[in-house]
Amino acid sequence: MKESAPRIITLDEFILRSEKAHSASTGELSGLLRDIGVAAKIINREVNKAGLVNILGIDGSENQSGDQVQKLDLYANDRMIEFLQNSGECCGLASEELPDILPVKGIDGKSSKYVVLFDPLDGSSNIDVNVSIGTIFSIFRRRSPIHAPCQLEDFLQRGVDQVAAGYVIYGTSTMIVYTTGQGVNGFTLDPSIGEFCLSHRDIKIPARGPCYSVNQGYFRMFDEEIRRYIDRCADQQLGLRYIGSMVADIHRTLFQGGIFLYPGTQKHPQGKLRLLYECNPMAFVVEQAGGRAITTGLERIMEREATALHQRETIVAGSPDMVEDMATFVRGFRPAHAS
Ligand code: AMP
Ligand code: P6P
Repeated sequence: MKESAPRIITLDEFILRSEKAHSASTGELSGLLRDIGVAAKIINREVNKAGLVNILGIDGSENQSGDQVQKLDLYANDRMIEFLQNSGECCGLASEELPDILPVKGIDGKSSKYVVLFDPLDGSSNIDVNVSIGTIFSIFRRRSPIHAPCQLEDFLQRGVDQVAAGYVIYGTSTMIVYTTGQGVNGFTLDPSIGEFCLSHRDIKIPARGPCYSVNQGYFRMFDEEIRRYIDRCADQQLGLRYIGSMVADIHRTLFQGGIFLYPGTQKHPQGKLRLLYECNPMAFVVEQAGGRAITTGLERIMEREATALHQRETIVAGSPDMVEDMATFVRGFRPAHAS
């Protein structure tokens, strides 16, 4: 007899089932996660037709990173703000595209206990060339007194205190991959029903992988210990895969294994990627999948103190054995007295 097809579990169903495992829950986090899922579907629709509709091209403004903002970045930013503001489930937002935090008024006087940080469209330089891009999000429980407007301190938290984090990858298929601290699950958008469906349950990163991922073009700008480590990767016949879109590079690393690095350079001594809405959420996902995420200073990303909203951080993330190898190599390379 033909085996019946596995039952479809939608993102909404999975979120609600997970909520039931927390008896004291009010449904706020579930509401946030579901709203992020809806925003992702709307952004996906525009990303997929970007080549057809004139929303490509530089609109001239610049974001906090000094990068030229493409119209699709603005569109994605507006959708994330719209859905999160209307959710009534968060008291504040922070985005790569906004200079400061954005307090969110409660609905019907209700004030939520969460703040959300996001990079609405990471990898935007790849939009025009049809390369995978993504949305990254991180959720914290507020620290400031509830019923008052959120404060910057609610956002400047260590990654270990994230309640949830994840990303959407707009690629050959569109997926949401997220964690709330109980492992990592992946949901693939089925356009025929307009639902994200559980496609990758309890994702675990391989202990090792076939490649390393770094912008080789900056080789001469890296510290010597990083240059020697990259030479060692080549000596080990590791492949080099670098898409230049963090979501895509980390997604490949999560599924195939490997190691992703964005070290400091002379241009960006602290690295280019942002701690709060790129490194921390990706580190949470990688660690929950059994991987590791450290700085090139060999500190755990999620223990780094955040002192500024758009603070940059170096990152080395991926397969546990490969990150450990890198740390051992770099430690051995540094003179004993070096910090
Ligand atoms: P809530 O009051 O609904 O925001 O839930 C309180 C806490 O329960 C959250 O901060 C999570 O730690 C956990 N929780 C609630 N809903 C979920 C969910 N859908 N998935 C995972 N954890 C959840
Ligand atoms: P580079 C994209 O602009 C981004 O913010 C990340 O998605 C990506 O990992 C990184 O920058 C690529 O930077 O300097 O290698 O082009």
